[in-house]
Amino acid sequence: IDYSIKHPLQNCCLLSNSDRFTSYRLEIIFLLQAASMSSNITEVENDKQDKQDQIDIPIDYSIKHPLQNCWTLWYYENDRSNSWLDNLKEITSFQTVEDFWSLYNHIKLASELRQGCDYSLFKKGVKPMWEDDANRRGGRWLISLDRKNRSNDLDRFWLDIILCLIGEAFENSNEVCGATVNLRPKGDKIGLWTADATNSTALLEIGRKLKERLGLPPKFMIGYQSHKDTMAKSGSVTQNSYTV
Ligand code: MGP
Repeated sequence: IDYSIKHPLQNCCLLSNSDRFTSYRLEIIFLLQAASMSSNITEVENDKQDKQDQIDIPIDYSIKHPLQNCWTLWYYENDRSNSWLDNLKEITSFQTVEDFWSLYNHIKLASELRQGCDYSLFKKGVKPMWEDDANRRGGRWLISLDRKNRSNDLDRFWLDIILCLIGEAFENSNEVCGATVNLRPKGDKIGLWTADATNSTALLEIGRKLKERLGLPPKFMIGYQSHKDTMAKSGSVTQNSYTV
């Protein structure tokens, strides 16, 4: 496959977002389409008579490209008259690249949410809460952002993290439970949740890859905190178990 050739996508929004495809597995999903185009072109060169026919073969855009996992989007509404749990709403689940973009392009950007609200994206069946069986022994890589970076970095980081999740960008993707973005007056936060706070090999690989994928400079340190510590220290600063 000649990867130097650019292959058109059906939607302009996908094209304009293509620079952000940090997850190579997602790129490969799109290149599947390209692969069929390229093989057509090779055959064309062998038989010029068929050239027109080959190029005219329509690409079947109705085929959706499956993701490795099914993912669920959650929204946390900041309503002080309700309990934390009652404020947590399951929005929808998706399992294909196309269904992800349909959803992403029709919801508010993270930066447009009201203060105190959250988005969470978790593997289907895992609730975005410490108490869920998949999370309770785990923790999160935490990226804390200055409020003044909300308009610059927040949406880019959140999209890049989503693409890392659904594109299974980590060697230890099986350890990944999901991610959350918190809009807070004191400073926004993005957390990538993993299943086992004692699996240092896996979580360090994930933390390092995360920094690389977000393009964070080496001096920008991110910390890993176990949910057990976060629960105990709710409201105050939680100690980092690891930093990268
Ligand atoms: P938060 O929304 O994670 O961060 O937790 P925030 O608002 O920046 O507050 P801080 O404590 O980190 O400074 C806010 C509060 O929501 C927590 O203190 C809990 O009361 C509640 N909460 C948050 N989470 C993620 C959970 C959870 O998973 N389970 C339960 N039961 N409560 C949670």
